[in-house]
Amino acid sequence: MVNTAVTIDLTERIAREARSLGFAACGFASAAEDPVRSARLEEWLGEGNHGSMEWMEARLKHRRSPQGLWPDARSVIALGMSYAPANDPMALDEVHDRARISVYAQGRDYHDVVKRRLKALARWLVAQEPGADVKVFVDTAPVMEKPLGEASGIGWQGKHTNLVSPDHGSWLFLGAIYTTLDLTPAEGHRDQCGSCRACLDVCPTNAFPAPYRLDARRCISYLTIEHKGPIAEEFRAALGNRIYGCDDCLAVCPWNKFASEAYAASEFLPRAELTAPRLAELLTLDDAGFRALFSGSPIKRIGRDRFVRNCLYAAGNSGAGELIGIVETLRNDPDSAVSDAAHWAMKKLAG
Ligand code: B12
Ligand code: SF4
Ligand code: SF4
Repeated sequence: MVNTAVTIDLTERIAREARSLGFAACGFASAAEDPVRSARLEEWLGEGNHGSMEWMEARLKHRRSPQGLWPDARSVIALGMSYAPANDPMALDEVHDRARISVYAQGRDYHDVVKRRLKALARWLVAQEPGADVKVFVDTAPVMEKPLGEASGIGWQGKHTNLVSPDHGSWLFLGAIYTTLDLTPAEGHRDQCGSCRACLDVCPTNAFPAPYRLDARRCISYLTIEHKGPIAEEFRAALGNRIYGCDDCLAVCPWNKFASEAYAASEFLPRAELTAPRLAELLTLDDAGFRALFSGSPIKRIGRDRFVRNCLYAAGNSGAGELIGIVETLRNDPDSAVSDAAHWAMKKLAG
C-alpha cells in the first residue's frame, strides 16, 4: 500500500532536485499503458508516416508504454531542458548565401547534456530511496517522450505534435526516468491550442495531413537528417536554405511569446560559427573538416556526405552565382547523392 503523503513529499523533493540540476520542467506519470495513445502510435506507423525509420516499428511493443519496455516500471518522471533561442530562428529565411541550422543543433549535443543530468537525478533518487530501481532515457530509446510529457503535466502536444509548455514554450528537450517507485501521477495537461493553426499553415512542405499528425516523410527535419540518398525533387525548392532540421512550426507558436521563463541552459547557447554559416564555406568541407567543425554537435551523426548534399540544395535555391565554381567541382563527388544534388544545383544556378 502506497503512503500518499510520503509520495507527494517525494515528488516535490524530486522536482526541487531536478530544478537545481538545470531541468526547466519536471512531472510525474504512471508507467501503465494508455490505450488511446498506443492505438494512435500503431495507426501512425500503420500509415507508413515514419518513412525509413524502421527502428520505430521494430520496437513497437516496447514503445507502446513504459511497462512494455520494462515491466517492473511503476512511474515515469518526465523532464525538460530549455533551449529557447534569443533571436528569431526564421530571421535568415531570406538571406540566401547563408545556411539555416535548426536551433536545437547550434549548441552542444542534447543527448549528452540531458543524459548526464538525468543520470545525476537518478543517482540522487536511489540515494534517497535505496530500494528503488531506475532507468534513464533521452531520445534514442523506444520511449514516447512527448505523450509521457503531456501525461506528466509539463505541457501538451500541440497541433505540430511537439510538447508546448505554458512557461517554456516550444523549446524543450525531453527526457524520462522510469522507476519502480510509486509516485503520485499528475492529471495530464489540457490542450491549449484552441483555434490557432499557425504551425500547420507555415509548414513549407505541407507535412501535416491533419492537426496533431505529422507525415515525417514530408518533414524537412526528416528529409535533411534521417533520409539517405537524394531528396525527392518535389521538396528541394521548399528546403530553402535549411540544411539541418527545421524550426518553422515551433517558431511561429504564439505560446513562445508568453513563455516568460524560457531561457536556454548554457550548454545550448549557439556556437557563433553555426548561427549563420556561409554556404560557400560549408560546401568545401571534406570528411576531416566536417568532423572537426561538428565535434560535440548532433550534426556529426549525419556525416559529411549527407550534410554537403543538403548544402547543395540550399546552394541551388540561393541564386548566388558566386557558388557556381564550388558546386561544379562537386558534380564529380564520389558520393552519388552529392553529385546528383550538385547537378541539380548547377541547373538551378545556371537557369
Ligand atoms: C521520430 C522523431 C522525429 C521524427 C518524427 C517526428 C514526430 N512528430 O513524430 C522527425 C525526424 C520528423 C522529427 C523531427 C523533429 N523533432 Co523529433 N523525435 C522523434 C522521436 C525519436 C520519436 C517521436 C515519436 O515517437 N513519434 C511517433 C509519433 C506517432 O508520435 P507523436 O508525434 O507523439 O504522435 C502522437 C500524435 O500524433 C497524437 N495524435 C494523433 N492523432 C491525434 C488527434 C488528437 C486530437 C490528439 C490530441 C493527438 C493525436 O497521438 C500520437 C501518439 O501519442 C522523439 C524522441 C522520443 N523518443 O520520443 C524526438 C523528439 C519528438 N523530437 C524532437 C525535436 C526537437 C524535433 C524537431 C523540432 C527537430 C528540428 N528542429 O528539426 C523536429 C520537429 C518536427 C515536428 N513537427 O514534429 C523533441 C521534441 C521536444 C518537444 N518539446 O516536444 C523530441 C522529444 C526529442 C527530445 N528528446 O527532446 N523527430
Ligand atoms: S519541422 Fe518544418 S517541415 Fe517539419 S513539420 Fe515543422 S514546419 Fe513542417
Ligand atoms: S502554433 Fe498554435 S496550433 Fe500550433 S502548437 Fe502553437 S498554439 Fe498549437
